[in-house]
Amino acid sequence: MVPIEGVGWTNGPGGLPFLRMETEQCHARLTSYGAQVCEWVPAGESPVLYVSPHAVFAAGTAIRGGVPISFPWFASHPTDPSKPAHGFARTRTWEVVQVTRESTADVRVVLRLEADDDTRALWGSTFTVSLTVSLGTTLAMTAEVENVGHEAITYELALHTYLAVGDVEAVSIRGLEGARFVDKVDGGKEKVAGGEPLRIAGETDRVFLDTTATCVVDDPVLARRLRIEKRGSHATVVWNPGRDRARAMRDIGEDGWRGFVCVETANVGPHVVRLTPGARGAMTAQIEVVPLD
Ligand code: TA6
Repeated sequence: MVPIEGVGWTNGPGGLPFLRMETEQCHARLTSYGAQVCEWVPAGESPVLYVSPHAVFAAGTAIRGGVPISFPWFASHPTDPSKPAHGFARTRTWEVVQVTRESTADVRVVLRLEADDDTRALWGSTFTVSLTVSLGTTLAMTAEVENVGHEAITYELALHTYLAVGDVEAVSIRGLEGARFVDKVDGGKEKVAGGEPLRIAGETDRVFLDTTATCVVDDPVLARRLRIEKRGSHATVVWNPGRDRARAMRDIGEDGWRGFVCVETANVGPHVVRLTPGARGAMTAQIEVVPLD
C-alpha cells in the first residue's frame, strides 16, 4: 500500500494492529481486530466515540467501545446461547483491503471478512462482509454483505456505536418519537415511543423498529450535538446499562456508564436481511458533530 502522510500501523494495546491517523480533519484509530473504529476526534472537538478505560484488548474478547460490529446475529444467538453474543465479526481479525487518501480528502479504509472453517462452525453461510470507513470531519461506515454461496442467507447486522457524552442522564435523543420499539428491559414488550425526545433514566435497551430516521443526540454538558444519519437500515438500537447493570460488567467501571450512549444503526429482529445467492446488502451510518443553536 502507498504510504500516506500522517497515517500508519502500530502495535496497539494487547498487541492488536491499530491504524492511527492524524490529518487536518481528524485524528483517529481503528483496529483490524473486529474492523473496529476505536477513536475519532474531528479537528477542534473532543472524542466522539467512547472507549471504556477498562476495555480489554485481547484476541477472543470484544472491545468495549468505539464501533463494534454485530454480525451475523445481534445480541444473544436466537437458538444457541453458547454461541458468542453479537456474532463473531467483532472478535475476528479482518483483512485490510485498502487504505487510501486522495490529496486532502478523508482517509478511506476497506476491511473484509470471509467465511472460513471457524465461521462455518458457528454459522453455516458462505458470505463476504466488508466495512468501508471514511474518516474526516464526518465518520462514515458502510457494511456490505454479499452472499457468495449457493443458498439464501439471513443475517442481522448492527454498527454498535458507543457515542461519548458528558452525562448520559442529561442527553436527549431526537428522531425516534412515535416509533415502535421492543423494550428489552421490560421482558421484550412491544411499545410505542412518546412524542418527546428520548431521555435515559436507568438501564435502557430498546430496539426501535421500522425507522430510517436520522438521530440527533443533544448533549448540554459537552455543549454539542451528534447527528447520526443512516442508509439501508430499518432499526435503531439505543442502549445504556445504567448504574446497576454496569457494575456487573467487568469492563465498564464504576461511573463509566454515564459517559456513553449507544445509538446503533441496525437491521435486526423483524428487519433481519435475507440475501439470495449473489445478492448484496449494504448499510451505512454517518456521524457528524453539529454546533448547538
Ligand atoms: O445493543 C444492546 C445490547 O444488545 C444489550 O442488550 C447489551 O447488553 C449490549 O448490547 C452489550 O453487549 P455485549 O455483548 O457487548 O456486552
